[in-house]
Parts: sequence; C-alpha cells; structure tokens
Amino acid sequence: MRLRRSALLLALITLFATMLAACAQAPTGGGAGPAPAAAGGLPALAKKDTYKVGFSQVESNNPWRIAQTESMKAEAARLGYELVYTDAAGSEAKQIADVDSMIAQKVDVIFLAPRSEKPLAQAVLKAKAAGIPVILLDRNVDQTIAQAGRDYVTFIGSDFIEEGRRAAEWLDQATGGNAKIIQLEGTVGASPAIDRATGFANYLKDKPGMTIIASQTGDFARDKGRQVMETLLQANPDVTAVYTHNDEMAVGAIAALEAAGKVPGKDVIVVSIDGTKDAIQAILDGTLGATVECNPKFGPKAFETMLAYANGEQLPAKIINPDRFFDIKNAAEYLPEAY
Ligand code: GYE
Repeated sequence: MRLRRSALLLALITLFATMLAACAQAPTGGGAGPAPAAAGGLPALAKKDTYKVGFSQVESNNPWRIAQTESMKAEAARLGYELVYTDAAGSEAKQIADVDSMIAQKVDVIFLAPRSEKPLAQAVLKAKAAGIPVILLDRNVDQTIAQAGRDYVTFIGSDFIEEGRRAAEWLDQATGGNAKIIQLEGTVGASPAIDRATGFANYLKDKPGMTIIASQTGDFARDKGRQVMETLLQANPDVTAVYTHNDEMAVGAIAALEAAGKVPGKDVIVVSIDGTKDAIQAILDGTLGATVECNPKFGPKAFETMLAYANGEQLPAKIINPDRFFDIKNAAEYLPEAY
C-alpha cells in the first residue's frame, strides 16, 4: 500500500515537471517572455519566414561605418526583414541605451558592433537575460565578462592581431628595418585598437631598429587623428614613420605632416588599416604607403550566420573575414571598388 502511494506521488511529480518544462519551452511567437534556451545557455532563434532584426552601430563618422551600415541595410531589405537601426554616435552610454530599446521592442536578434570591450559586454548579458541572441559585428567584447556560445552567438570580423602584424611587416621592409614610429591608436578599449597595437608590437619585438617613439589614441577619427598628430609631431620632430589603426586617422595624420612641412611618403612613411577610397587615393598620390584591408561589407555574412543559428548549426566562436592588402602595386585596380 505504502509502495503504491509513493509510486503515485512519483508519477504526479513527473507529470508536473513535464508540464513545467513544456511551459518553459513553449514558442514565444506573441513575444511573451524570453525565447527558449539553446545549447550552452544561449537564447534560441526560432525558424521563421521573416524577422525583426536590431543593428546597433557605433558611429557614422567614417566611410568604413557608412559602408557597413549600407551593407547591413541592403541585405535586410533583400531578405524582406524589418531592421531596427540605431547609431550610438560614438557614445557607450547611448549604445547601451540603444540595446535596451531593442530589447524593449522585442527584436528577434541583435547585431551589435560594440564601441568598446567592457561596457558593451554588459549589454550583451542584458540581451541574453531577455532571451535575445546577440551576434557581434567587427568588434569583440571582454571575454572575461561575456563569451561566444554562452552569452553571445559568435563574433564576425577581421583578425586584428594579424592586421597589426602585416602593417608592421610592410613598414619593416619599407624602412629597411629602421624607423622612429608614431602610432595613432583607435578608440580606447575597443578590440581592434587593442589587437592592432598588440600585433604590431609583437612583430617589432626582435627588430631593434624599429621603435615606437610615441603612441596615443585618435579615436579612429580623421580630425582627432590630425590634431593628435600635430601635437605629437611637436614633441617628436625626428619621426620617420607613422602607423595608424585606421585610414581616417591616416588621412588626418598626413594632413598634419604636410602642415608641419614634412613630405609624407618621403620624410615619413605612413601605413594604415581599412582600405577606404581616400586611403587608396592617398596611396596613388604617394602620401600613404600601404593599408591592410579590413572589410566592412558585413551584410550577407551577418544574415547568413543568423540563419545558420536559427537552423541549429554549430558555429565557431569567431568567424574571420579574409583581408587583402593594398599598396602601389594594386591600388589603381582596387580604387573603383573602394568605398
Ligand atoms: O577599422 C574603423 C572603424 O571596428 C574594425 O572601426 C572596426 C574599425 C575600423 O571605426 O575604421
């Protein structure tokens, strides 16, 4: 008798647990509550005919960003998806608020181009808690706070350490292994700024003739780059090379060099990263030596990755875009394609 009663109790408990689990896994088509969890604790993405997709952009003050936004918008339009687009105008606080608003609008997925590694990692965690999967575009977040496969789906972008290494290798060859270098860094705390500095410095470790004599942030911006270069030039008139973390700062640095009576490309060799139209033109003009490509045309890859996730495919922690390299040998050929 006692045995039968405990068996009945067990059956009841099992039934109740099954019902609870079924509730937790119920599809949330009406937007009621967070989506079910996929493997690894990530929010799942339902398979649907159409999606409401968020894209949180960092800023729009440079051609790289504009090309990326255009590519995202074009692909969303081609697929017939609704795109909720925000521009943080270079503010971390605004970008965090932008992600909050996307959560409130119950987008299906968020594409996030995080301004810097740490503050935006918190935004990733908030989206996860709300049951919205995040795919990082072009910049990564701090891995001690948020991780691919656990807190966000994946990162799509370039190998920034390799970009920095390639810039250093070219500069080493172009200067015969002898250079006094000024480095203009990207946005403080942004993964491409951190990694491009690392890749460059690592290459120079066993190059005693190559020294970084000054290094400061120009916030990935043209005019900031020009101003910082102007100041650094006064303290370091013996500079013979400039490494900038993006092309906008290279264009700014070239203007500052010219204003100071230097001849960029002769007195001072400049190397950069991105591949914008202005940079390619500067290569043709002889003022910029070379630029390592960093491809901004993310649209097709971003949405393809999102659909692969909805299909339950296993995705790597990083999806790396292949980057080309531009110098005087191929600049003219690439110019019509540049943005
Ligand atoms: O190089 C720069 C942009 O995060 C990879 O950010 C991107 C960088 C790119 O502002 O021009």
